[in-house]
Amino acid sequence: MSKRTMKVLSLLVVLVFALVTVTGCGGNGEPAPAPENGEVEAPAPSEDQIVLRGATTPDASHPYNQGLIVYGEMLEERTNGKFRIETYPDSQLGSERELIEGVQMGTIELTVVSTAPLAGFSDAFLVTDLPFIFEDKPHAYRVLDGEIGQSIFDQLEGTGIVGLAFWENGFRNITNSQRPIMVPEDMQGLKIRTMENQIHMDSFRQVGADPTPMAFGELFTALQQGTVDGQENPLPIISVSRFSEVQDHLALTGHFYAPAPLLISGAFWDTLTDEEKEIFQQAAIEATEIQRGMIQEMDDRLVDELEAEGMQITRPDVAPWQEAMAPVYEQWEDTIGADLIQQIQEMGN
Ligand code: EAX
Repeated sequence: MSKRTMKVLSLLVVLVFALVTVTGCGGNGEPAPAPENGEVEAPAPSEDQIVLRGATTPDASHPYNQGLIVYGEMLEERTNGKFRIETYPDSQLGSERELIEGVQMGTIELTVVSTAPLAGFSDAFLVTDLPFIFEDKPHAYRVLDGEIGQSIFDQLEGTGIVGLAFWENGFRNITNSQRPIMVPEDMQGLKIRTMENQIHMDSFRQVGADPTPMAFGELFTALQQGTVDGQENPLPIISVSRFSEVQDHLALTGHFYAPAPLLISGAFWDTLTDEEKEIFQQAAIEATEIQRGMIQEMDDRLVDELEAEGMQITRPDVAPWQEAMAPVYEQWEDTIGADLIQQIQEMGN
């Protein structure tokens, strides 16, 4: 089955599900009794399970989807089966931009996305998109799990999106089909797919590359057909997407750290009781540690695995990259706020 057919089929499933929910004939599979003359239909029995759609773009084996499965099990257990998550990985319900829109409109309840495409919805996440803003994972966690992370989520007020926790995509590395990359000059003229984010595109322009924004679901084919020379992503995405089949070179630059906020639809959130909100929030925080642990476990073994798959790996000294991309900070300082940037830098090691 082609990806497109799968996408269409999944959309159909969602539509049918929505219809079934609206007409009230789902659940135990029996058709709802036809309402008698003038009678209002009885509300669904309270033991009916509410199914939440949790959609993501990477392969099903990636910790975005695996994290949602763990989270779903927690919710199901803690609400005595009232809520369950049905996952839709692999861009089945659309690109990250479309998933964020779906969460906003309430056609999708949950998503996990990179912060980069959120730039089209809110300026709140922009600071996390700056190159080399986080020195390492503990630095990122101190910022995102603390007051700054909370204030980022607070700024979503009124957008129809609620942020529950910062899960993780990870430190991004560059792959390409043309040549080994060590210094920024090696990027000259390379056509690199980036996410739809101006800071990311500006950063790649600074090293002389030609950034080409594209939805993740189109990336494998674009790499295969040579529409772009390369792309950048954390090791777990590179691995589960089988990019080693179409990319010979991997440079461990770690130029951006991509947090992956777990987002829930505001329209759905408003239907929850205070007690349920507490359960959803607490479970999201507990699942964060598990989800980040999955990424770490993959990061620890994937350099060797990708090398065994035939990728040629380089380990660039990051100092010249930091220097080359530094002008992006001045470009974006007014939009993001110099104080916030400084505050985050001071929380480094
Ligand atoms: O958020 O689009 C991307 O490259 C992202 O890293 C990926 O879809 C997961």
